[in-house]
Amino acid sequence: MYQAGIVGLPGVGKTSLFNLLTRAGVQIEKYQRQTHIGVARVPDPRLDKLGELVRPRKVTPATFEYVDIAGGLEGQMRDAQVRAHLRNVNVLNHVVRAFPDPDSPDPVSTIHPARDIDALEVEMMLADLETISRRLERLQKDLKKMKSPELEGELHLLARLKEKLEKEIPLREVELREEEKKIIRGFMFLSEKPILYVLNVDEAELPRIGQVAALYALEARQQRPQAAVTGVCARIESELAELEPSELDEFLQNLGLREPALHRILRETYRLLGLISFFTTSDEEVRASTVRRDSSAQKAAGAVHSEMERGFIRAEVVRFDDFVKAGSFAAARDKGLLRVEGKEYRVQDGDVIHFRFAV
Ligand SMILES: Nc1nc2c(ncn2[C@@H]2O[C@H](COP(=O)(O)OP(=O)(O)O)[C@@H](O)[C@H]2O)c(=O)[nH]1
Ligand SMILES: [Mg+2]
Repeated sequence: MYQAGIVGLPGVGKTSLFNLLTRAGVQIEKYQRQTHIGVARVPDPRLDKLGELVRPRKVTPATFEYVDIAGGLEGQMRDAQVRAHLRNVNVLNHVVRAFPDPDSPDPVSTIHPARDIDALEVEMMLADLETISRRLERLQKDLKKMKSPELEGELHLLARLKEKLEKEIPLREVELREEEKKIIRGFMFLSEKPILYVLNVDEAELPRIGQVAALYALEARQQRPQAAVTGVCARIESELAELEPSELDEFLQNLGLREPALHRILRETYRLLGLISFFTTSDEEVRASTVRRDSSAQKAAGAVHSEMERGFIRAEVVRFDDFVKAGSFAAARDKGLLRVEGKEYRVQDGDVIHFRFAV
């Protein structure tokens, strides 16, 4: 399962966002010092449509795990505990305060997202610099004892990354070759992770939520590699998570919203990470799964079940639109809308797939 780490300064709305995404219902209290882990169900209208057509016993959405990192440690990215929590996350959600907060040590007037973003970015880059410096020292010692082209290669790469960090360029913006990515994978650098800035705005700003980047002068940020900007009013929108579907539409309309925040945030996250969804169907279960764009059919089978990947024989594929047109897998086959693909087939967003596999 893909995982996101929710980070940001104290009191900016991290736990409120966590509640919104996972429906965990964590009590919001000031200065709460607990880390929470929960799972979001990824909304996808296509899955709902397939459920209506197939009428299986269960409909299973894709899931995305969220870690809400707390403590007196918030924002202190060099803290060992924080880093341990963030090691394996695929993406950071940096929550940035854009609502007036009378309790903030800052005067209300200074809603200043760019400054808060930079503050955390610097922390992450310092944490990475520490890691690199330690490793460089070690490498220099070892290389004095014996020659090793491999270690020399690592040394040169790390020296280059160090230079970038010293110029305040986060590692996610450094272009690396595949071999280089492999060399540094184990370090789990923080500034290398893709980042979604989530501006937590005042309720009154909700009708303009689609334009937050422009409203807070973050267009340049948004255009940087592996970064994206979105907005939320965590306090109000987490309350929506409690509503019945029948009440939801009216509530959204009153707030000037087109869709719930969960849709907005996960769509941005999928785009940022280059993720796609595909579907598997049977009488038993209709299910959405997540893979990186350009994943092979065999790899995708593994996202459903490891046995499907191991025993992969072939994939029978119907495009989502064709499936809806035909109404069922069998009808799609009869109409010639089904393709038989091998293990190297690149799965497309919205593919409906039957995997044939041997156990
Ligand atoms: N006005 C306003 N207050 C918010 C918003 N989101 C969170 N808060 C308040 O900010 C405080 C801290 O929220 P919390 O989610 O615990 O922040 P955390 O410390 O970053 O986890 C709480 O009192 C929330 O009610 C928001 O969108 N608007
Ligand atoms: Mg919190």
